[in-house]
Amino acid sequence: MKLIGMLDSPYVRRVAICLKLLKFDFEHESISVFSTYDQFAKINPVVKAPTLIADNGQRVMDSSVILQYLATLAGPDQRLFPTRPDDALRTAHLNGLALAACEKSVQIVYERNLRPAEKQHEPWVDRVTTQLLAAYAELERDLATAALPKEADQFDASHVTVAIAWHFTQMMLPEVVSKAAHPRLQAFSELAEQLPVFLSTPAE
Ligand SMILES: N[C@@H](CCC(=O)N[C@@H](CS)C(=O)NCC(=O)O)C(=O)O
Repeated sequence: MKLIGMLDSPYVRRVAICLKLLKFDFEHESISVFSTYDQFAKINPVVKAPTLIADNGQRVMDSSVILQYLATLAGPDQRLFPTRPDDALRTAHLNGLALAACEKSVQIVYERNLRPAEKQHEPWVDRVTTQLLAAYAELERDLATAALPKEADQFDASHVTVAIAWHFTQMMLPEVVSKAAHPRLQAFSELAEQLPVFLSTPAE
């Protein structure tokens, strides 16, 4: 298998870490949807990162779709998505919130970095910022109800996604989402980023 995309994308990093947690062999081609658009377009004309090239050459897009495929490929012992209904619900809840946080962070970054200053629309940024803060506030509340795991072998897809989302937002928008207001997310992120599987898959 081959994973296409740069690890500064939280979606690409999410898939790379899950591939490692599932112990799949894969190649990683670190190319950008922006600075190497044409090169990316030759691999996937839709130019979305991550793109996974399966062993038979089929292309798969969207991190959640890719993870669903990988979980199926891993078989009954897959650990990305718990199957006990209560566990599955919490995983779905955390994944949804963390993905919304990624999406809203990326939207602010694109607005700030891709649009000329005179074309930036502050009401849109305000709306997205409110959504971003709501997602992190709910995640912080959720983490107060039950602690997340400390060991990589207990991580499912949602734990990976929460850690990556927070790290990405802190890397790109530290002035927007305060560490001090989210102590549980900050502590979980610090723990996760010290795990070998995260250290070997750096965002920067
Ligand atoms: N929902 C998608 C989002 C992926 C996404 O937006 N990736 C960005 C890179 S962070 C991208 O491909 N941007 C280029 C574009 O959308 O044109 C996923 O989970 O994979």
